[in-house]
Amino acid sequence: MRVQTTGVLPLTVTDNADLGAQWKAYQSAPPVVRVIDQKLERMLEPNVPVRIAAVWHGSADGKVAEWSLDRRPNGFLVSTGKHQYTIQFDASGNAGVKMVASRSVSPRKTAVEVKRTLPAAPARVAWTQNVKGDNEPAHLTRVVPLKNQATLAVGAAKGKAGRVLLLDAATGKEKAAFDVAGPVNDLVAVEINGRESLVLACRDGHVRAVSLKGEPIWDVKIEFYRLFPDLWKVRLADLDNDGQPEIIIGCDNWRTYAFDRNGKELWRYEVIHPVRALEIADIDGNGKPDVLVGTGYMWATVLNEKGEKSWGGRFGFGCRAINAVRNGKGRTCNVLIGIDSGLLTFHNDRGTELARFFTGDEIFMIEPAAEVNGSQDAFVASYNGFIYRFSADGKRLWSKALSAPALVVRGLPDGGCVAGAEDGTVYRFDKNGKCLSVNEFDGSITDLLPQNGAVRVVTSKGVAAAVAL
Ligand SMILES: [Ca+2]
Ligand SMILES: [Ca+2]
Repeated sequence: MRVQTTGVLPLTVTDNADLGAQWKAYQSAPPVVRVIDQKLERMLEPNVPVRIAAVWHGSADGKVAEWSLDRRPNGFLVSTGKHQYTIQFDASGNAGVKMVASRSVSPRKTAVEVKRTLPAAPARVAWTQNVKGDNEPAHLTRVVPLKNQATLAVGAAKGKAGRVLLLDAATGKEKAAFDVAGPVNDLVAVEINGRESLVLACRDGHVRAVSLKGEPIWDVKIEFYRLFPDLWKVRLADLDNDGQPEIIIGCDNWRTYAFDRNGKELWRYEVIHPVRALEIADIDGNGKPDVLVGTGYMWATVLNEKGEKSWGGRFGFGCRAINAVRNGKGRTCNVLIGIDSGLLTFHNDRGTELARFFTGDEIFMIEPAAEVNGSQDAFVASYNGFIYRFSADGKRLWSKALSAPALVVRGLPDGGCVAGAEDGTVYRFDKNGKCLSVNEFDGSITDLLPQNGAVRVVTSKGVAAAVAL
């Protein structure tokens, strides 16, 4: 049950008996709340009364379930005839839904057969693979290409251990697979000692460099500091401009680290709170990479290539998404910061806020669109179930509803994007937001990799697949 709101304003819900009296019986409908009128996607001034419009699951002619709403402190009680739910709004205006009572009622035949209608036909699936864990499917976390692009490296968690698979990009056939001691949250492919290798960020506090056969090259145990040092993100950046990448790691212990390719620490910076987002971009256009970091609690920080803070601050609770897009002004970028409340802020390269937008629920991913005339739009995935396209300076160009919370979005060379939802659905949109294809997979979508005419899909239930573009 999800409610999209405009941001962090506390909500006041008032009953309206006249509205309720219009509702007709439709008792067997599943309890679904889907608000939402696009007109709500704008900022509201405090203390201005707002009418919340809710569309209850019903038939095409507007008949809706015989539900009642009763006012409760900070929320309301929904009675569906079969179940009762409380909807509680916290101080930030986020809705929490809990079932509080259930009556044993045999389900009636639904008055209207409700079929899920998808906005487009599925695209051709080139291959699928099911990756097993010990007792259940492995939780696949990340898919990256190797240098020759003919092979994909997939990171996985299976219980308390991790697994890495190398798959043939064209057929999905397994070329190699090996286990590592900790669940693999993220990985990058990088040349070490003249040979292509993998660096793994693992949930047991270890950074592991391994050969493509799984042979250990080096292993750094990150120290305990503030919190257990689970590692969530790894990225590459050529910090010293010698043509070879260095390794940037984001850790639960509040620190972001840079290592050289031999595992030697170059710098560390305390970004405050566990790292949840890590991206690399030269935002000031000086030819040196900058490191963008978001944390699970309060902070977003921009570091220069030496690990020194350029700017940052507290933007709200939880930053799972941060990224940069070219803004058409020389080589500089704007920085987008997404917060768990649904607040999305747009900044210039020095951190000045240019615009803000509320989606009402967690921002999960921000990705640049293909560059046009030195400028990039941004795609944004929100837990409210929408994919958005914004200009670099914060103008909403379009938004599209998915069938479930949007977790992953990736830009395509044609200017469109692919998006993955929590219910395992993968959507392709063109640059104007027209839906071109929809494919369904088992598990929630954890990563998408568009490459060479196909998008590679990995899910939380061990499915790896390729969908033709
Ligand atoms: Ca370098
Ligand atoms: Ca720079």
